[in-house]
Amino acid sequence: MQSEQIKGRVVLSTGSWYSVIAENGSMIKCRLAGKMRLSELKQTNPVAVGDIVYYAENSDGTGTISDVEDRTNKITRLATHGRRGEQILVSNVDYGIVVQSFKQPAYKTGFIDRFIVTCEAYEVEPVVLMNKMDLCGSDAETDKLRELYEGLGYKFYTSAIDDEASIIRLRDLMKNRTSVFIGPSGVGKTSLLNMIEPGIEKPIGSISTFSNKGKHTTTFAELIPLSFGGYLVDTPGIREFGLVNIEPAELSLYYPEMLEPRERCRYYNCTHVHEPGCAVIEAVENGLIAPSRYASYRQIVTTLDT
Ligand SMILES: Nc1nc2c(ncn2[C@@H]2O[C@H](COP(=O)(O)OP(=O)(O)OP(=O)(O)O)[C@@H](O)[C@H]2O)c(=O)[nH]1
Ligand SMILES: [Mg+2]
Ligand SMILES: [Zn+2]
Repeated sequence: MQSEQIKGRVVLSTGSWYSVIAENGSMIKCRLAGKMRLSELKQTNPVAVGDIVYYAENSDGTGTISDVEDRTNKITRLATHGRRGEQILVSNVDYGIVVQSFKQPAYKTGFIDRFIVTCEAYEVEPVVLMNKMDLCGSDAETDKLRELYEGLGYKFYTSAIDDEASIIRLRDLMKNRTSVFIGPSGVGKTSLLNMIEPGIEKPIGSISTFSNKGKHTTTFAELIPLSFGGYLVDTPGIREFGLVNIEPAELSLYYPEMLEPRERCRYYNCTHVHEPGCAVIEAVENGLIAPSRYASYRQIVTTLDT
C-alpha cells in the first residue's frame, strides 16, 4: 500500500531539492523518487519549476516526488556547465509578459517583436507591457503602440510603479494565471513585482550588471505565489533564455499579419526578404503590414541559421 499522493506545484529548484507548494498553500521540500531521476534523458531536469507534481510525505517532513503531469508548455534554454540537452526554465506558463519602458532604457519595437516571436515559439501567450508611463511624453505614442499590438491580437498594457490603477489592471490580468516577466534589464520588472505583490521586496537595480561579468547568473526561475491567486516569475532577462531554433522559412508563422500573405508567395520556402513574387513584401508596400514589424522580421531572419 503506497502512502497518500498529494498534488502540488514546483516553485523553486536547486537541482536536487524541489520546493513544492500544495493546493492548501503549505510548502514542502521534496526529492525525486529514484525512477524519476532516470527518466527524460534529453532534459537535464526531469522535474522543472512550474511542474504539477504528485508527492508523498516522509516521516522526516520532506517529500518524495513520484510523478509529474504533462506540461502544457515550457520555456527552455540550452544546458550549461558542460551538460547536454535542454534545460527547462519554467513550465505551464499562461502569459509571457514582454516588459519595455518608455525611457531609461528607451523601448525598441524590434525587442518587443523578438520577444513575441520567442513566446509564440514556446506556445506561451505574449502580452506587451509598456512601463515607466510617467516618462512617456505623449499619449499619441502610446495609442500608436496600442493600436499596433492590439490590432495583431495581443493584449497590451501600460504601467508606472506610482500609478496604482495600472498595478490593479496587472493584478486582474495575472489573477489565477502563471505569468513570466521577460524583457531587458532596467525596464522595471522587479519594481513592478514588488508593487503587484507588496511584501515580496525583491532587490531592484540591475541583476544583469552581474551576469555580464559571468557572476550570479540565475540559471533557474522562481515561481512567486501571488496572494490574490496565480504565480509570477521574475527573470533577469531574455538573454538568459537564448533564442529558440526557428527555420528562416518558419519565422513568418510567428507573425500573425503574415499568415495570410505568406500562403500566396511564389516560392513555398520564401523568406520574404528578396524573393520575386513575394506577397508579404507586397503587403508591406501596400501598407497592410507595419514597417516596424517588417523591419524586425528582417532583422530576426538574418540572425537565424540557414
Ligand atoms: N520613472 C520610473 N522609474 C521606474 C519605474 N519602474 C521602475 N523604475 C526604475 O527603474 C530602475 C530599474 O528597475 P528594476 O525593477 O530593477 O528593473 P528590472 O527590469 O528588474 O532590471 P533587471 O533585474 O536588471 O532585469 C530602478 O531604478 C527603478 O526605480 C517607473 O514606472 N517609472
Ligand atoms: Mg529585476
Ligand atoms: Zn514571401
